Amino acid sequence: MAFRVNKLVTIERHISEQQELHSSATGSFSRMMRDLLLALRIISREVRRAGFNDILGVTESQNVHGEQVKKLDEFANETIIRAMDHGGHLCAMASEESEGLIEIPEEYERGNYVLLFDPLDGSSNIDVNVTIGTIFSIFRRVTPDRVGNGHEDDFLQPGNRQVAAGYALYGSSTCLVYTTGQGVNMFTYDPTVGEFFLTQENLQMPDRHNSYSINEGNYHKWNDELRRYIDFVKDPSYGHASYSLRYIGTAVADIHRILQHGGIFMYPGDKKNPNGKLRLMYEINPLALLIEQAGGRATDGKNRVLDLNPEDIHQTAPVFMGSKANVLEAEAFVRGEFPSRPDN
Ligand code: AHM
Ligand code: MG
Repeated sequence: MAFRVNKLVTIERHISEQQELHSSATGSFSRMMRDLLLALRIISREVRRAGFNDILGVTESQNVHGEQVKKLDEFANETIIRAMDHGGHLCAMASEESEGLIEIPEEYERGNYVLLFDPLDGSSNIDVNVTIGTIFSIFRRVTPDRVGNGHEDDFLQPGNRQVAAGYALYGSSTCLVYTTGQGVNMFTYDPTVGEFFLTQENLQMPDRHNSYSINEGNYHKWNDELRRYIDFVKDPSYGHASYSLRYIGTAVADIHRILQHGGIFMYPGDKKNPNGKLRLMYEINPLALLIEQAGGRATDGKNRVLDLNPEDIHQTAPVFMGSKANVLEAEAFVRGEFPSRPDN
């Protein structure tokens, strides 16, 4: 459920109106968002032209114009860095695609924020023309020196300290969903005027929906508790209709659907990878903040993910997130609490 808007409001106007609500705001956050939006517009354009440019899955080759082209995820990574490194708002960045911290070049000012991003989530879908997205997460630095480089401590903060998080989704249209901790707003990109327009204000997700999203090919690697949950959602003899399975293989696209229709997304740990596959800092934290802000729930099966204390910027964590009632139901199974069938 969301309030659909009729008025024409661009994202930049929306951000500056939000800024005016905070008397202490300096405008740095708004200007940083403006830089990020530029990068997202450029990535969106490149995703749309990927087939023409023949850059799907190709590195170090030339396009039809004889230009050097890069794989789309490398392009997205570099575009965000190039848009964000000189604005004076960040003291460092971290990307799923880059090993260490990304420093701000010597010649530019350092600011009070750090940015973490997954430049193109859903990498296995890039080559097959299926929805992909860019996820971002912003923290205020904890190290005090405003002129110095950001340090690992500035990044290793629990997700509940994010000052903003969101994603751009390159689907049938490009849209941007973001939160600053005061609700979730959605914007849709109109490429003909180059603007993101507000399309859903204060989005609230349904409390329950009978759909689940998980890579069920991993079934035999899971523990018995999780297998019993997946058996349960498919089994109408428990007195509910079988849940629908929806799995795109792009976490941000699955979450985008769930934010609007409800349901549960899971990437659990298994015998091979007890901490699952998804990255806490680049994927789980920002998506969890959006889910919570939209009235949903996000845990690792037991604990709220936004309260997890990260130890490594690239660490992974198991995740269960979506509609509150669905996630609570899955957690009960994970604890070993199984319902009995009505006919037993
Ligand atoms: P990526 O960041 O390299 O794209 O990997 C993360 C993606 C998620 O978007 C998606 O939910 C998951 O990997 C799919 O993994 P799997 O193929 O194991 O189901
Ligand atoms: Mg990813």
